[in-house]
Amino acid sequence: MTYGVKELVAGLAEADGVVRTRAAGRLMTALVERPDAHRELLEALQVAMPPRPALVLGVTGAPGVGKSTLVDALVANVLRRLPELKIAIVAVDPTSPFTGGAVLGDRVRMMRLALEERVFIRSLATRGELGGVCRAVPGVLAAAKLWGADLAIVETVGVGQSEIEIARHADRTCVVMAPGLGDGVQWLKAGLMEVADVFIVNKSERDGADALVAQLTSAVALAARGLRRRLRANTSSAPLPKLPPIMAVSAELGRGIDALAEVFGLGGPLSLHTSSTTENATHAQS
Ligand SMILES: Nc1nc2c(ncn2[C@@H]2O[C@H](COP(=O)(O)OP(=O)(O)OP(=O)(O)O)[C@@H](O)[C@H]2O)c(=O)[nH]1
Ligand SMILES: [Mg+2]
Repeated sequence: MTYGVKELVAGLAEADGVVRTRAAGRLMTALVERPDAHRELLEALQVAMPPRPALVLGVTGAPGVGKSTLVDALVANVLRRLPELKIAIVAVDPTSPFTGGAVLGDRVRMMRLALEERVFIRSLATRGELGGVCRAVPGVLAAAKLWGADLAIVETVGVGQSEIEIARHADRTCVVMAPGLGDGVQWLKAGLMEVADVFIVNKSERDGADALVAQLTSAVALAARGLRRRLRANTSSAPLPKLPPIMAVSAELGRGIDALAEVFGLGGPLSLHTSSTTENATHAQS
């Protein structure tokens, strides 16, 4: 059976539980697949209500660093602390069918969350189209909001421009890395330093994690010095940028996840949009 977008929006308002989740999934697919056809609806939503969840987290990083495992651990942690919170998790796979892409892995890693009524999970492929992540996200966030999400987490594989694209839509963007995955900090592409609000070194129980944290600390300090020089050259009164914290975690062992939740203001009773640093955060010194 096919549904018009307007019927899906109306149906969502009346439904709850699994029916509501299914309707939100269908709506998300429709909005993402044909954003231009639904521009009017998206614009109407923007007028009628805040079009997005209160907090949107972007999670990006190279394939296999453990983004989905980490999102699973973080969400399970936050659900325990904040019983009222509803969370939408959307994995947007920007890889083309020719270069790979496995959204299936994301679902497997987050299987236990699929049983949670307070969680909406969806995987979407943008098939390697240029700007595909950017075009998909407004629909993703609108459907997540209509479903009732307070927090949306958007995972994208860091290939091409996708991490820069996701940072445009997220309130906080985390770049996830892991030891033993090729060239470590070499992977830090131009511009990434400016989009990352938090660097996460996952698989921190593995050899090489401390070295990666140290490398990253110097890379952040170096980039920050360059940025400060440029800012000072323009105006001496420009506020100096805050350095992104570097969090060492192990998603698999559940280490460092409490501290990570705190960094996003999700550590205690519901207080979105508060950012705090924690003892676990390593700050690059410059
Ligand atoms: N040792 C160790 N392995 C981990 C950790 N977190 C994730 N993994 C493993 O790393 C592999 C990749 O995990 P995913 O969560 O699928 O990684 P991903 O970044 O989401 O991968 P893509 O979505 O394909 O880019 C899996 O085999 C996980 O079990 C960790 O903290 N320690
Ligand atoms: Mg994944």
